[in-house]
Amino acid sequence: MTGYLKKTDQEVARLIAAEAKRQQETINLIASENIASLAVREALGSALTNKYSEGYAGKRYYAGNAVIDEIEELAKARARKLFGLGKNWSVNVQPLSGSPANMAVYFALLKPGDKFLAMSLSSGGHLTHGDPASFSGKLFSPIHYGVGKDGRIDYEEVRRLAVREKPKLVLAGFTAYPRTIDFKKFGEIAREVGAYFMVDMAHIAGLVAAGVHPSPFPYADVVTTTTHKSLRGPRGAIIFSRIDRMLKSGESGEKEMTIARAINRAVFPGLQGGPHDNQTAAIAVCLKEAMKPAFKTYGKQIVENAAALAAALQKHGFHIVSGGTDNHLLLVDLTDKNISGLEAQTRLEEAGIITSRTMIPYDPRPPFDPSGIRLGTPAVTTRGMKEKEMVQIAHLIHEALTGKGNSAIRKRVNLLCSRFPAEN
Ligand code: DSN
Repeated sequence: MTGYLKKTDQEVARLIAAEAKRQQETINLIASENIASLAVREALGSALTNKYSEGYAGKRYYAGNAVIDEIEELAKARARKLFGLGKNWSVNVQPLSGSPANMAVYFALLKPGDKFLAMSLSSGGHLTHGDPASFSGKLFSPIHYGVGKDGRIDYEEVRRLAVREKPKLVLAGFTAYPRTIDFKKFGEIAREVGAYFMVDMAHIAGLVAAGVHPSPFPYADVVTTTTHKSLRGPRGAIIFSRIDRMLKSGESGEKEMTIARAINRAVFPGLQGGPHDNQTAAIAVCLKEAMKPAFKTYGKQIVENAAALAAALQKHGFHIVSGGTDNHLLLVDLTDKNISGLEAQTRLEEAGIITSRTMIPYDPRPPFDPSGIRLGTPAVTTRGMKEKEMVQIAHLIHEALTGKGNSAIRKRVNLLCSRFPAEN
């Protein structure tokens, strides 16, 4: 089912082809992006996009949903299997993306004004972790922990804040934190203060699936994830919640309700109408892919590539926040390089290396033009690049940032990219 667009809408066909070419010819180091398989993309473009299916399997509001029910149940069963979960976990595959998934959890478990404890944006948290610019910072009362001067979470500080502030929910899981997260410690802190423990594992879901990052499931009450980052699926999200954890009494207006039920209600009808069934099918496809032994090798290689990239950049004199990485991403501190994060991002893009600027801990510069760049290896690893290519990429980054004629570097980037197809 290809070739139709070229006949009916040349403008859009041309733009899509241009974007595919850009992806093929550049090195993508954006830590939150990846390259979904052609099978995932086929599911996204399927007849399922035509259906409306408000409700949940067996309880839909429109007719004609027997197949959709099967697809949604299949996606849920695969999600459970991939992360080794029993029947005590409820799975919701309907959230349209990560921010709405987090929103649904807050709406289910918190009341406006309630306190929750999360990482600040400037230390590596996400906008929806209570940033003042996001609904999560406007509607609720976030208390923020950060990282120490060493770039690592100080768990004693998290505990101290939790004990002092008594948040209703403790959140772990970050968008720019390069180190292993101690979910056990976070869980203990949450229990100590009687808070729900939520994990947003969007960035590391693929690493958890591959067994190269500890799983949050033994400790968390709720886990949210997107499906398009290290998990390598379509854009989308999943919420996992424990069915044996009850909503704090009196919160639901009913006698007893599990948090799972409250979250399902918050997703639909609370926040969304019909789920995107084509997306649900594509999530099911990616979850099957992630169960293959090759995905374990892939996850391991992502981490090895990030470590190799960090080490090679250090050899070129770059300061890496926290001294390295345990996961798929690293933060390069440019404060001693006489270049801002935005300038570095722009210069690297001219050279064909796609990155995102980032705040570094205790950043003296503003968020729009901070002092660092964030680099991640999921997409380049999907293309088959390994440690050897990471060393080359570090060299190219060094040259691009030290001003050695970016068009010459671009040619070398193109050459490297030509050996690693961006479609699989
Ligand atoms: N935009 C994603 C990231 O880059 O981390 C988070 O939503």
